[in-house]
Amino acid sequence: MITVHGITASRAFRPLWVLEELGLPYHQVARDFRGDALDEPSYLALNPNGRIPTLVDDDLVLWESMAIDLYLARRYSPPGELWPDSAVGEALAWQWSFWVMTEVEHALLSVLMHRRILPEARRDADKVKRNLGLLRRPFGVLEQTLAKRPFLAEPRFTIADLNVAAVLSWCIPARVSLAEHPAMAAWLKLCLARPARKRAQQAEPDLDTDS
Ligand SMILES: N[C@@H](CCC(=O)N[C@@H](CS)C(=O)NCC(=O)O)C(=O)O
Repeated sequence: MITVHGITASRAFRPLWVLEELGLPYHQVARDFRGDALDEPSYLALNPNGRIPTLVDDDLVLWESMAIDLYLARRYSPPGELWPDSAVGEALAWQWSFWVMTEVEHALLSVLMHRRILPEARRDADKVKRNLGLLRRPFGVLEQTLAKRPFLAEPRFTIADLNVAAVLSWCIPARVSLAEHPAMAAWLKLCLARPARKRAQQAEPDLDTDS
């Protein structure tokens, strides 16, 4: 049985979405990043970083959301679905997955934190402005790419699209306008409308963090 540690409203959402796309049975342990659940010795034995998500698949214990997603798709996707068809498609999936983590995630999370998540007194409008500025170039890169092709790695939705869209989904709560990026906005809407993504969001977690 595959187990995912992490509440749905966290980066654990990424592997939950992949598992729903794949239609695999899995068990979710709704471990929250607020509180002590990530400091429990039994959890630190799985993920010494003290972060979520962590995947357990038989003898394999894996952390880092993008690595988990790529592993699940590589191992379990039927041909012609979530995993790309060729070495070139795989290379593009790695490229876009690394790209979204290094070029987008940090800046977008900062906008989200300082616009919506932090208590009002701790929000910093300068950080929002600076990080929106930092996002301009990578958003332009994605816009140019998606103006020329429908999806990132193959002519269909693959793990490359899922990984990038899962991070960019923060644009919605962060109220980041994509009006200047119409191809990216249309692609993101299509990705986020997938039934598997909606099922993942409604996943009924197991609240027992000791399991
Ligand atoms: N690069 C990691 C980041 C994991 C991460 O930071 N997760 C957050 C929750 S979304 C967390 O566990 N935070 C706990 C903490 O910072 O103490 C990944 O993508 O899996």
